[in-house]
Amino acid sequence: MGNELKQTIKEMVAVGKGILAADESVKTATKRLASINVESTEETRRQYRNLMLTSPEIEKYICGVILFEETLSQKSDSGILFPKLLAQRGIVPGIKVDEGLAEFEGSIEQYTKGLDGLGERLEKYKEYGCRFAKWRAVYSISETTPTEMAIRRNAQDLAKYAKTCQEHGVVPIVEPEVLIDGAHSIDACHKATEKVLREVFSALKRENVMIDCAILKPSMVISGKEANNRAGVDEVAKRTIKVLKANVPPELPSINFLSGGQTPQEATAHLNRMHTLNESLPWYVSFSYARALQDPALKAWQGKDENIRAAQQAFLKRAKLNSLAAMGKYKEEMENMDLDMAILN
Ligand code: 5MM
Repeated sequence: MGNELKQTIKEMVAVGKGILAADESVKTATKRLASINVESTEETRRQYRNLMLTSPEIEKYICGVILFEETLSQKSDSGILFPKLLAQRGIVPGIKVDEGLAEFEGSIEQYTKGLDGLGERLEKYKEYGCRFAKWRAVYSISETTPTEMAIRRNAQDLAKYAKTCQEHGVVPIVEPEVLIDGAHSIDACHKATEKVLREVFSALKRENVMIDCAILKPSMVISGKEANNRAGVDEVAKRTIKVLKANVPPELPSINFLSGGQTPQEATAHLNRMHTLNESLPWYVSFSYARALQDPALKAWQGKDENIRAAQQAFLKRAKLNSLAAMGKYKEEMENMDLDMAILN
C-alpha cells in the first residue's frame, strides 16, 4: 500500500504543475452552467468536461484532476472513458468522495457527509483508475463561528476519511475550507485558519494517517469578500505562509490551494507571491483550483461548439499562468499577453 501511495505522490508533486478541481456536484455544475444560460444535463456536463480535459497539452501544467462520480463513466468525444484519457496523458485521475454538507442541529455550522460505506466506494473508484480522493470540510467566520465543536468534528471526520483512503491505497486530499463569505477582517481569517489547521493535523496524527502520503488543500488567509480595505497580495501571501509554517508538518509533500471565490487573477497573484517571499518552503506549494481555472473558459464557451477552441485557450491560459505562479515566475502583465507568447511556453 505504502509504495502505491508514494508513487501517486511522486506523480502529483511535479514542479510547475497543479491540480484541476472538476468535481462539482450536479447541483454546483447546474449553477455554473446556468451562469452561461446552458441547461444542465448529463450530456452538457459531459461536453463541458470534455472541453477542459481534452485541451491540448494540459499535461504540461496539470498533474491531477479531481472528478465527480458521474464523470467516471462518461466518455470523451473520441469515446475514451475520462479517467483513462487522463491516465493516457500522464495525469492522475482522482475523485471527490464526500457526499456534501449537512447542518449541525440548531446551528448554521456544517459537517461533511460520506463516511458510511467509504471503503467500498473507494474500491469501486479504483476500478475506474482513481488514485487519489478529496473530502471538503467548511468553516464559516462570524462573531460566534467557527466553534470548537465544529472544528473538532470536521477534523475528526477528515482524519477518518484520510485513514480509510490510505488503507485502500488512495492518496487523500484533505480540504479544510475557511469560507471567504462575509465582511470579516484578514485577522479573523488568520485566527480561524490557525485553529482549524492545528486541529486537523492533531486529528490526522491521532488517526495515524501517514502525513507523507497525503495532500493538504487549504484556503488562503484572506479578508472576507465583503470586507472594507481588503488585505493586499503581499499580506495574504505572508500570513498564509506564516499560518502554514506554524501548523503543517514539513513531511507533508504538497499543499494545493483552493481558490474559494477569489478572482482568477487574485488566486494566481497570491500563489505567485508565496513563492517570491524569499522564504524556504518545506512542502511543494501549488494550486487545486476549480473556479479560478475554469471561469474564463466557461464564459468563453457559452455552450456553443464554435467557441470550444476559444474556451480551451482561456482554460490553458489560466493553467499556464498558475503553473508559472507555482514557480514564482508569474507577472501581472502576462494577463494581457497572447497565449502563444514565448514567455508562456
Ligand atoms: C471549494 O471548492 C473546491 C475548490 O474550488 P474553488 O477553487 O472554486 O474554490 C472544489 O473542489 C469543490 O469542492 C468543488 O467545486 C465541488 O463543490 P460541491 O459543492 O459541488 O461539492
